[in-house]
Amino acid sequence: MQNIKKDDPVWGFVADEAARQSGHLELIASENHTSNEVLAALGTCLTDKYAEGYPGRRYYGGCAHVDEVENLARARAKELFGAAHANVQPHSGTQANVACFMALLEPGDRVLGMSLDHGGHLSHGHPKNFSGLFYDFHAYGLDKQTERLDLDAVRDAALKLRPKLLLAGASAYSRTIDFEAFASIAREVDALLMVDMAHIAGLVAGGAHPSPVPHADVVTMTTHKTLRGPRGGLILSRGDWFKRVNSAVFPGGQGGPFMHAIAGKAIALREALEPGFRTYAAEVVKNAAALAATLTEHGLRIVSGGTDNHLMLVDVSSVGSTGADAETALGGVGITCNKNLIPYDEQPPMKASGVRLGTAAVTTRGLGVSEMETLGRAIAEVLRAPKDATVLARVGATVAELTSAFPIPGRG
Ligand code: DSN
Repeated sequence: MQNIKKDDPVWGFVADEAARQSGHLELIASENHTSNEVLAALGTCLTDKYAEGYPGRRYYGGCAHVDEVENLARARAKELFGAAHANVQPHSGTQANVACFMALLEPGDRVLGMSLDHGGHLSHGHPKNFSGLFYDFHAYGLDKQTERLDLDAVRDAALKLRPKLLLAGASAYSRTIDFEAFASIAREVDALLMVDMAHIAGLVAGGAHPSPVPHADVVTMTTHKTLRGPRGGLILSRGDWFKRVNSAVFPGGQGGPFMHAIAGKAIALREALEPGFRTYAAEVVKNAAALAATLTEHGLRIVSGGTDNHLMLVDVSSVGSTGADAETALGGVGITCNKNLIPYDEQPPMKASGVRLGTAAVTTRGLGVSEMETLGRAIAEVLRAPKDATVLARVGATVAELTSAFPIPGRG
């Protein structure tokens, strides 16, 4: 690239972040490392273009080429997920959810979704979020003993509350979600079904988690988590809902689409259609299972006893820590993760009793089951002795060995 002022501190900050990503192991369950081709798309002249509207029906001239990009992204999304309709314009997962609520509901309508405290998401009815402010949200939670979804309890709540919309999907739930069962509950109470599959979109794309697409009226996702694309959102829909969804995205909730991001989505969707992505998705799940098993062997309690997907919640109170302290201790040795409430947590969210770990990004780097065992032992050591300088130095060296043996692909 020409005419970049290398002495602008912004570039120094970017270089520092690149070094941080390369020298740390990323276990934040909602993050991943995109391909260089996706990164390149984000840095193209498509960012210059206003294209309010949709392909063939824009409010600006000069949209012929961005129309081609958006049509390609839509076609690939439909092919990848077997969906009737795709809207690739949402700027984020929350924007995608906002659009679907606007499309499916009137303000004040009743929605039944998963409790944030049990692994749901802010945009699923938090009182300070758009969703909780404008709609009548109610929550189902996890069974206290099994720490899993209890579909009989969801059905009971749906029968009692008669929501207009049943919402499935989570940001901190490690078990397979039975979307068919959710659809059957929705049918029984005459509700619409929306699934937010942000976390598991890449697993669904790669055949490592059952798809909600045959069962839900609308499906939202982010493109940057397990799907490994650029930061952004995407909506799939069936029947006639796409018309209302399209109007709710634009002009309802957004202005001009980010055409450079849509180009990045198109590339990531192509990558997810390639056979290697199925292998990747399977390895993410295998790695998560191996990490959870190793942590368990070393005395850490995993919420619900394990994982079926890319993430797990580790109850660090089982080793006398809090989520906040565990996040800090692991960060100090180059393992990045986030504190997280566990179901029925007695700690406040900024302290929490758990950390959420995910394997999407480390699997992209090529770490496998044997490295998960090494990592699991290292994490357990740090959590048991977070102030022991010898332990911290040893684990720091292990992380350095792993990051240099498994560089982020293409980032050198
Ligand atoms: N913030 C994302 C996560 O970490 O799960 C969800 O939006």
